[in-house]
Amino acid sequence: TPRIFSGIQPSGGLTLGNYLGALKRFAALQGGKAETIYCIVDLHAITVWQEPEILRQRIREGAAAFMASGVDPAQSILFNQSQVPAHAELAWLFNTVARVGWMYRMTQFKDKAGKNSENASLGLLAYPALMAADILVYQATAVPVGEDQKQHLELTRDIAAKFNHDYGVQHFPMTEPLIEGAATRVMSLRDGAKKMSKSDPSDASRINLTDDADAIAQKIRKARTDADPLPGSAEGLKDRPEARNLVNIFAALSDQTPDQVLTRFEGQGFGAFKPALAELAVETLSPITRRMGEFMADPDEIDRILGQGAERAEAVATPILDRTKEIMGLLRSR
Ligand code: AQP
Repeated sequence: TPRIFSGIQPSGGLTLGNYLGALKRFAALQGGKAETIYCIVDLHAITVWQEPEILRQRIREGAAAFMASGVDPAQSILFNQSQVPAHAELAWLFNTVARVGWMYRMTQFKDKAGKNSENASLGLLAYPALMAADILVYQATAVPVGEDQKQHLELTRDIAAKFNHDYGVQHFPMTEPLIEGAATRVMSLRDGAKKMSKSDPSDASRINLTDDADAIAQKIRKARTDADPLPGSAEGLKDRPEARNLVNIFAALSDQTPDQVLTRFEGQGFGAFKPALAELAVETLSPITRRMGEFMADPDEIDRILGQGAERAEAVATPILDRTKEIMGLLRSR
């Protein structure tokens, strides 16, 4: 059966990039042919330092953001990674399949480890093996992600292929990335060459899902742009990364193509475009922010939903993990 899996790290407040590149699409994929399994990946978040009390809050906030964005825990399995031990267990098995050299080649590791990579946590290096485990412990066939996760998805396939080859089985599927829409890579509002990221030190670089209408409008007003009017088609934005980013955001928020957006704004400058974008962003995000607040008012209810999700996730994962162990010559779980 087709099965979709994806996750988000509770490593900071979620951004418009996480919403457009991930959450919005997670919700849209529900109710189709594929079963949908979504996860707050706390074990990934702790590969860099997290304050325990803040992390606990962010995990619940992550769950609230999924639900506020339209992920329905009755239609999808929604849970927290560390509450389903099969993820960590399969990750260890994959640590014996994956090669060290594969991990050193990951651009996310290079970016996050920085110059002093000897000092990075071992978990940060092994991150993609855990991600492969997240996906393959459900034998997921497709993973909706932003552009930045493409390399990790390729590594997931490499691990699956090596496992299948080494043990002479057809056990793990070749999982496909689903990278679709106008906002697969939302860029920083301050720098058109950098991804919008929850861990960017500049708050003005991103729109947070918890920002109020004034903050959203102000960040868009101050977003870096050029002085030229907008062209009639996306082709004309090739060398204008900041302008292209704002047009892509508009397109993704309004479910249009960038060309459709430009048909409306051709010849206009940012003095006209930015207020329209701000209005659209506020209109879309305000209800999400409000619903997140409502969910966050009842943390016990969030914990209950995550507990139920974990049980359902475990029921899918356990037989697949058991079969994996058997293939490798280990004894099955008791
Ligand atoms: N700027 C973005 N545009 C489109 N999609 C994005 N995603 C993240 N940033 C953008 C997608 O959101 C999902 C969850 O990402 P993550 O939480 O696993 O972490 P990340 O990709 O490392 O995102 P951040 O915001 O940049 O977090 P930090 O700063 O902690 O590293 C993924 O599907 C991702 O593609």
